[in-house]
Amino acid sequence: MRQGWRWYGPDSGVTLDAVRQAGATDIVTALHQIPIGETWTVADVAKRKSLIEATPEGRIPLRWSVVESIPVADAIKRKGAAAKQEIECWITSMKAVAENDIKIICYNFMPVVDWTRTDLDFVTPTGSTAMRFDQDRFAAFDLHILARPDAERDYSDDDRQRAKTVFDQMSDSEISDLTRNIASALPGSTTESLTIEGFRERLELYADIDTERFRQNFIEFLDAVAPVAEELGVKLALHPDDPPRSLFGLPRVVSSASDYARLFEAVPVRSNGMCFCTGSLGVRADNDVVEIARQFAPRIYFAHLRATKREADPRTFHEAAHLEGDIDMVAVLRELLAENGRRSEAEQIVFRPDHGQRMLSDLKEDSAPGYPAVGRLRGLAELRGIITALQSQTAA
Ligand code: DNO
Repeated sequence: MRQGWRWYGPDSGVTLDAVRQAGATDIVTALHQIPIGETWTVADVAKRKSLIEATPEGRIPLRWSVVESIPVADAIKRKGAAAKQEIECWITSMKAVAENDIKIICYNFMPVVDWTRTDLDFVTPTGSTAMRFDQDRFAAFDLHILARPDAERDYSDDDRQRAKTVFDQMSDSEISDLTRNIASALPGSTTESLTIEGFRERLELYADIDTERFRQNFIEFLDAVAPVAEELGVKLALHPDDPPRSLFGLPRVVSSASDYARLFEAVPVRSNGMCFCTGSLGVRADNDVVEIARQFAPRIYFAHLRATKREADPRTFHEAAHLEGDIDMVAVLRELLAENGRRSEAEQIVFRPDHGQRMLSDLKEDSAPGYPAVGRLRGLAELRGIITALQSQTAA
């Protein structure tokens, strides 16, 4: 498998040499500077590619092999095939990527909010910090800060009481931190940063879109883009919902094995594939992550490897060290390696150590939440250790 590293560009504080030192060979990035919904040009992509691939004398070459992500405009999520112009724009961006010989594109289809956490620096027992989704803080935001109409219906009496207690104890600065974490979009997000007012307006636009309508809109998008991807030799890697359940009463349709199965059955072209994210899928106890890897193996074009740990209230979770979460990472890697062994050199699975806790020098430096250098380096080193051990067992 090819070892990837998400890179947020030259100003991100993580250098390309740091990526080399972590042992990765493949860069995962996007044109983050281009606003959502604007078309990427061949020249824009080429410029970023040459920054990554112009290898200084004596250094190991890096290759930009995965685009994560081309954002799917909100209009597509709401209107499906009727969002003609936005779909055209997405296809043009995909073509610009393919023209530059980058053949894996990761994307997601979550409405209004992309990946969501309530806390970015939750202190763990080692003194490192982790991201966390705290169900009570989330409910406090939904019920008392966003004050979403009818939100009460989504919570039990007990949930509401706990959320009220949490909210009453929050200082103004905690309220603004929580609002920023949830509404203003985490790094790499493919949804816009929203004010509370904008958030309410956006939710209003989804008032009549139920789960089946939303799934249908997604299928219409796939019907339009997947055949073009196929012609271009591009593999589409659909990232699961994070967390894999409805938030704010909104539909989410990429949360489980059966969700993926429905999308693959609806649009069976080979290019319609998966970004297998152990961290997102693993949040749900009823997602058997190892079985999902086995079931969809030939459709896995990209993998995010990280671990989450459910807490006393299993809706609350934090991002554990890569081998310390709820999933069996060794069994996951066994499945991925088996699939990888069936593929040609050109079709090897690219994975990246997803997220990392902030530790050691990370704690003194700014980095994109979830993407510190040392925490990810630890994750990649641990994953590489497992891979090496499994490979040597197979060879023996
Ligand atoms: C967070 C992520 C997301 C994810 C995109 C995929 O770290 O996993 O940014 O990459 O939602 O499109």
